[in-house]
Amino acid sequence: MYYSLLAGGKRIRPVACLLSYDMFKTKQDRKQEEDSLEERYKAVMPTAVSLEMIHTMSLIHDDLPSMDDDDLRRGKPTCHVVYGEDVAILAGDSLLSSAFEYAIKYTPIPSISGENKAERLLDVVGRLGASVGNIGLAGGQVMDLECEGKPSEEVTIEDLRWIHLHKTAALLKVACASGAILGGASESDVAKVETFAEKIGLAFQVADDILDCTASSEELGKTAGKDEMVDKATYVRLLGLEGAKAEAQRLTDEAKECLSEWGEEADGLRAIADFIISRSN
Ligand code: GRG
Repeated sequence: MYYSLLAGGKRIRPVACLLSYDMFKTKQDRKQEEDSLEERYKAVMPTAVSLEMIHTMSLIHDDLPSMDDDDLRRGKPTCHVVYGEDVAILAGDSLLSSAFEYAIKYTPIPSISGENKAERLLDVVGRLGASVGNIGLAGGQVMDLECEGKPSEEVTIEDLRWIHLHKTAALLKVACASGAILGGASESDVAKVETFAEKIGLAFQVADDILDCTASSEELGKTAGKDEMVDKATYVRLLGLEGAKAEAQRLTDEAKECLSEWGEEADGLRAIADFIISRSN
């Protein structure tokens, strides 16, 4: 569990959760807590950590021989390569259950903003659960496995969007929603940050396909990318490299549009959206 959790990673989901929290926590609340980051984020940090635990679980399981069978993750040998498949499955399972324990046990309920504080935490935990199951990561993974079994020309752009809305956007969505809920946001504002997160989740995957294509070309000194050598449907295959770049930008612009009624308090989330399509890994 520690090996994979502390192997590196960009921490996008926990950071998105903290930035979403910052957007709703009132300026007055913030001033009172300016003295330490620990104090400032005490209502939300346990949830941010549990998001990274869930994400790490999904990476460990995704890399297993029965799934993607990958040997390297975050620049290091994958969990099953180091500890064996049996222990890797258990490490993932334990990260998943501990994530819920962590969020419940370490969130000081009085520090949550807004009305109905305990209900807000229960809402967050319910949403975390939903993001992992059949309408979240696991559902997206099943559809991905099904599509991998088909010739790439039979996979449509709608199939790809469905996969990535569940495999990638679901966790970003609960990250932004839970930060907002713990920061005291109204239901309608939570819905706005969720739409923002869905769009950056899709943009994330389009950017991933672009990176895969351009990195493989550079590594091989060829013009063909990895997706052209492996029969796998990707955004680059379906839209072309320029089309995929335009799609990533369109999604990012639409995501930022969802935050148009906020000022500088939403700059953190806007920066995450820009980072997602400009990152190099
Ligand atoms: C076991 C119930 C259960 C669910 C898991 C294996 C699985 C089902 C789902 C796979 C989910 C998955 C691995 C999606 C890919 C998400 C993704 C974009 C990963 C890369 O994220 P980064 O770039 O990684 O943020 P770092 O390493 O930076 O954290």
